[in-house]
Amino acid sequence: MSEYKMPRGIVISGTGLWTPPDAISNEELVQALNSYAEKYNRENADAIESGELQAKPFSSAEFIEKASGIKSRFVVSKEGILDPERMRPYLPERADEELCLQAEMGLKAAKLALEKANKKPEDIDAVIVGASYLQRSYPAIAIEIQGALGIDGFAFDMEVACSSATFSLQRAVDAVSSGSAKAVLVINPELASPQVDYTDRDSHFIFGDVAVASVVERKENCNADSAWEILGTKAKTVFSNNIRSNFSYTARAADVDPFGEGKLFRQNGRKVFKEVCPMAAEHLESQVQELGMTPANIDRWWLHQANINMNQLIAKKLMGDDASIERAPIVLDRYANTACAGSVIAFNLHSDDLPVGSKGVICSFGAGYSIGSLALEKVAV
Ligand code: CO8
Repeated sequence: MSEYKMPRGIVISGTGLWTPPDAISNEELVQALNSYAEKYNRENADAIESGELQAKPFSSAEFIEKASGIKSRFVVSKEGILDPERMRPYLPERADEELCLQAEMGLKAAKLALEKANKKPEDIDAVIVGASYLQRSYPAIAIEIQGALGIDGFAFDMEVACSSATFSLQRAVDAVSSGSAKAVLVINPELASPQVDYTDRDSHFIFGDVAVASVVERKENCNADSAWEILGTKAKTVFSNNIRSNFSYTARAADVDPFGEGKLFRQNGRKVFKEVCPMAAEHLESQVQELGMTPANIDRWWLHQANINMNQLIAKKLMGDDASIERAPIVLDRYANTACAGSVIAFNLHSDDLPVGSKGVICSFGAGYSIGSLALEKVAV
């Protein structure tokens, strides 16, 4: 466990949220999977009958909403996902001279964050991109966005699955507190849809695409009307195989299909639920205690957005009967699980209403396992 006590005076001065234009309801998604399954079962009737193949089970919109709280999700392109002949998005390859899709998404969120923080690219000297998947290994997506914005400084990518946003915010805090950067643009473009197996009823509904971004800087340089001062950060990882993707560039050398069985996102959802909820609640409780507070002092919890039942359980463990949707807002009903971006979306959409002096915690939990959190206080600037 690493607990980092940074000097005070570092703030998140603005965040940006870019939402893709296409939305897919549970009903649309289920219709596509069920048409696919019906055709698969019809075409393979003999093999299914002889036990050589298993029939594809049907999905249900009621199950999805009850089991997860998800009603809809945004994706960069819905067309191919809903085509039973395709069952994956269609995202045409771009020329090297064009911005790649993930950089384009990140750039849109970054511009919104800069505007909110009242900052220009010349005020920034470091860019960190954190995401569950990166569209390519190099050159870094962060350097591509740095170039597009004309930022002078350094940039790098990092991946810690669902905790990529909180961990990248923590790296920004480290950089500003050590003086290696004066203002850091943290960008989390989650392009999840290409890694979803839309033919698998257990996981076809879970993810959505989105991009968020944040500006981290010293309070004395902040030009926004108000900001959120970082009171403390906390990170923890424990190895687990319960959420895994084996998609790898080594598939070619291993003579295996890079998109074969188990190569896309897969999880043991029940186990994740059971193991991660108590870990996250203990992590958060101990963090606020280390900062001389109790959960009752926290006005808002911007929790990771994977499953509504998970969030309600954690909120109940932290706040008891005082747990409410107002204090632990939900965005996964509209956005689904956006991997690392969920808690930052919740922060972006549900923090402006709080007065100066309010306290809140951004927290992610997921694959790794990984848990990352930042305790914040709203300050006048
Ligand atoms: N329609 C109808 N029935 C279904 C469906 C469906 N779509 N899906 C499953 N069922 C069936 C199952 O087959 C099962 O049937 P049976 O009992 O006959 O075997 C029954 O319903 C119950 O299934 P589950 O036990 O799986 O259902 P749960 O109640 O556990 O709900 C959830 C499943 C929603 C997945 C739940 O377990 C959950 O949300 N767990 C938490 C998971 C979580 O938080 N994971 C974090 C992952 S995200 C992350 O870390 C980032 C990874 C990187 C990002 C990747 C981007 C692509």
